[in-house]
Amino acid sequence: MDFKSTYLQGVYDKVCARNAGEKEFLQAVKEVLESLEPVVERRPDIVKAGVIDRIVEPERQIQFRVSWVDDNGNVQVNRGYRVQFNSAIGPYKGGLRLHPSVTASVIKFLGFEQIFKNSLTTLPMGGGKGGSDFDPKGKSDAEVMRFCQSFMTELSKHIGADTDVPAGDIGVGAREIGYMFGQYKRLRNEFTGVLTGKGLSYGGSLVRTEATGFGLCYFTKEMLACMKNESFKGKTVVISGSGNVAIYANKKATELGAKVVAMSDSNGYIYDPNGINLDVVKQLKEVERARIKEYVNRVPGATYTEGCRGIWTIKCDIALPCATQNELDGDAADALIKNGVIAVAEGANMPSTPEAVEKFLAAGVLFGPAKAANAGGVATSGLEMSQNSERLSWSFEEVDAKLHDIMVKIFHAAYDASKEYGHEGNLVMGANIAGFLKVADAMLWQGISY
Ligand code: NDP
Ligand code: 2IT
Repeated sequence: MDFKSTYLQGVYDKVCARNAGEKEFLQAVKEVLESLEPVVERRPDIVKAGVIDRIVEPERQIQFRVSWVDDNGNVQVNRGYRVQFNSAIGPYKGGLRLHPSVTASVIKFLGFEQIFKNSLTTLPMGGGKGGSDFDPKGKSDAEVMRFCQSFMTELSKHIGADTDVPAGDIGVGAREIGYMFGQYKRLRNEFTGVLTGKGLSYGGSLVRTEATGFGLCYFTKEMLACMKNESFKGKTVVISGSGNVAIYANKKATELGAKVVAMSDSNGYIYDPNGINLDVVKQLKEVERARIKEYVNRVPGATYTEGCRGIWTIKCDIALPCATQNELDGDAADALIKNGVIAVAEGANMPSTPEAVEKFLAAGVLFGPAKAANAGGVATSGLEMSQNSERLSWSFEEVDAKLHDIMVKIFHAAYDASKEYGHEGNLVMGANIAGFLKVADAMLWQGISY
């Protein structure tokens, strides 16, 4: 038995049988169901209405062929996905991931997490996710454009500003969103806010680029202040990844007085005892699309180590995993705890394995789970949707202030729920419960068949 409640055990067994072999999806579902044990005890109405049985099954799941022609004239075939998981509180909303590791299981885990994350933002957004096993690395701009156009040709049939609004995730940034938006507009002859993360000249929002990394630091700042009377000031920080989330987490952590000493990519990590020079990382990653190891050729005193997992052996006060799922395992957690880490907050989705999370909680390390800590990206996407609807754009300061306010509220929602349900300070449980209850309530009001 994994669960105390025989009801939850039954739900989980059914999910396992129906989604056999989908390990990332099962991992995400198990964590949420574990958090719902105290809810099941107190809320027989939710159990009776089958809300939990329904929430673990996507409302719709689309898989499609994406064929395109490479620069040598060869036909290439990829697989595209969009999982429309839950629309109880708003149109489906969530990113698109382009990475060779993408499978139905990966997209389903991300879509499932997105339901609760989006609920925590307080904005009206349901949960969805999509992507493809296309690998943008090493592809020319023209190849990326042709892939994105072909991908959108099918996806356009299933999305819309009031139906489903995709955005970026791993491998999808401003370039890819631009090509996809252009294709949607061409096909539909309508200019709508069907995607977020758009360029500023055609409906994008200020702060969306920075939002996930900034939001992660705003959340962590509040967690440190409220739970440990601490701050970023004078702290040493390690950040995995060197993409969108990692770069802007570095920027904000540094602004808040910390020193970021390490970053990584999928090949290895850099260590710079003087504090990472973010301009160099931005030039390498945002402009040249180069590997992180190139950093050591440009900054004296920095070292590069092959293999990305060793980054967690570097001594730090605060660790911000911002690369990908299951990148921080039990051994990494042991190393961080041994070196005196005081807080871990997840910029990536599900970067810590269940074993790592258990170790952090047992050791009293402050732990900010992804669906709360990295919700700033999608929250700002929600603000982009509002601006598109009113055909206005807000100033940087206005959006940043709203993002800050949302992240502070998310911390308190998670903290308060953890307390109310008898696990004070366990933000994994708190975030899952708070995110779930709003969606569950909407599902109760809307009846069983849609
Ligand atoms: P990017 O594509 O900009 O960057 C991804 C970074 O993670 C790169 O440094 C990449 O290295 C590294 N990475 C990717 N896959 C792996 C892997 N399998 N093993 C090791 N390193 C890997 O993506 P984002 O920064 O946007 O996304 C990072 C994480 O944050 C993801 O988990 C995403 O789901 C999550 N997230 C993103 C949001 C957003 O708004 N963009 C919002 C909320 C969460 P390399 O260059 O070598 O591939
Ligand atoms: O995981 C995520 O929350 C994202 N990739 C952002 C989704 C969005 O719609 O902005």
